[in-house]
Amino acid sequence: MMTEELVLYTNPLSRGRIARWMLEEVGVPYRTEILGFGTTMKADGYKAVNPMGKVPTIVHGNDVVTECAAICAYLADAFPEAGLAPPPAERANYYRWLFFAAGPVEASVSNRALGFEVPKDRERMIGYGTYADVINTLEKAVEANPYIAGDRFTAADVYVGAQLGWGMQFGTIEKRPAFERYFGRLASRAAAIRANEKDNAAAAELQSAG
Ligand SMILES: N[C@@H](CCC(=O)N[C@@H](CS)C(=O)NCC(=O)O)C(=O)O
Repeated sequence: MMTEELVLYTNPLSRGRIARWMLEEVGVPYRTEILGFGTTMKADGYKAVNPMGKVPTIVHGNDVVTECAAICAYLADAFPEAGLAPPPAERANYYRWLFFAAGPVEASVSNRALGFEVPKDRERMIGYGTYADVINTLEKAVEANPYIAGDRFTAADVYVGAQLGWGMQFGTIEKRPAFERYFGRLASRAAAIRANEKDNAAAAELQSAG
């Protein structure tokens, strides 16, 4: 069987770390292309792949996937032998929390980090409502089961976990015991550790290159 090439376009100091972690969970070979902020990331060649000029992007054969949450879901489906997506009939929590993290969590945490507050009389028209409601809802979700979609680790944990891990590390999401317990289960995974080591090495290389 011919194997299609799998390429990760990333920068080690970016959300690309999420895609790397997912690739390490899948455990298939892939090539890494490191792009520079404001330089190769905005060059015509890369913008032909991702017009946003942002990372990460994965290219799998002829398929291009951007958006970390989509990359996690795509890879779980493209490599079913890794067992990272629940069976289709059992995907309620999987879809629900994957999309909740990519939409309401991402938007509310980013806006709050920038000091933007939704005016009280506009909360109804904003998809996330309030940061407080989003974070309280997320807390209930991670407390309900060992993993976000149920008893087993899935691609949704990579994305939800990465949002929580980064958020707590950079202080944009408060450290609640339930978040720390959940993220602790994920951070100790061999693939997560391997992904971090690879990106830390790539970051050190960028730094020494000036
Ligand atoms: N919605 C995208 C966000 C990607 C994104 O914003 N990446 C940032 C790095 S964390 C980036 O590439 N910034 C460079 C730029 O905008 O020039 C995703 O979820 O993957």
